[in-house]
Formats: sequence, C-alpha cells, structure tokens
Amino acid sequence: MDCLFCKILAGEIPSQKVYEDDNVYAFRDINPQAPVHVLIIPKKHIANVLECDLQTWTQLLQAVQTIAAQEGVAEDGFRIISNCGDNGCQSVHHLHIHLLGGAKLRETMA
Ligand code: DGP
Repeated sequence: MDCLFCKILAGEIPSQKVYEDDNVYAFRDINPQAPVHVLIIPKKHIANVLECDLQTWTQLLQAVQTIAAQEGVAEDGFRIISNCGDNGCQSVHHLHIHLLGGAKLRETMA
C-alpha cells in the first residue's frame, strides 16, 4: 500500500517523534500551522474517521491527553481536528488527528 504515514511508521520517511506507544505514533507536522502542531496516528492503517473503531479512538484520545500535557498546551488550551474526505480537505489517507496549540488560534474553523 502506498501510504505516506505507513512509510513514516516503517521509518522509510524520517519524522520528528513526539510520542509512541503500542498502538499510536505522533510526530510534528512538516508544515506547522501553530507553534505546536502534532499529528497523532494509529499504527494500523485506517483511512479516516469513518473507518475508525471505538478502541482505536480511545487509544488516540488517550494519546491526545498525554501529548497535550507533554507539549505544555493542556493548561492554556488547544484544538484537535481530523479532516475527512474531499470536502474535509484530507490530503493523507491514513487517519490522523491534528493537535494545534501554543498560541491563541483563530475562532473560525472552516
Ligand atoms: P490533512 O490535510 O488533514 O490530510 O493533513 C496532512 C498533514 O500531513 C499536513 O498538515 C501536512 C502533513 N504532512 C504531509 N507530508 C508529511 C511528511 O512527510 N512529514 C510530516 N511530518 N508531515 C507531513
């Protein structure tokens, strides 16, 4: 399967690791939209939100909590986004959560 994030998981493409456990990997976005911009992905290939099972969601959201604390954004706040499909402007078809923070974000989301 020709998946960019599977290649990052396999170490074929370098990434700046932020967090890893048995099921989840997180790394810095190559094109950061905020001082903290982390991508949180499941290690198993899941295309998008529509295909995600509850166990994986739980694992991803637990990682969000850990990473927010680790990155120092838990207290002041942050935003998580998962783009899905064409209208959602998903460009990489391996489920990922964007965690954005470290500054006041725009109030608009679309
Ligand atoms: P989305 O548009 O929601 O599918 O987000 C994909 C994100 O992936 C986008 O913010 C840029 C990021 N990205 C694309 N290629 C790479 C890469 O090779 N390395 C890293 N670290 N991030 C990447």
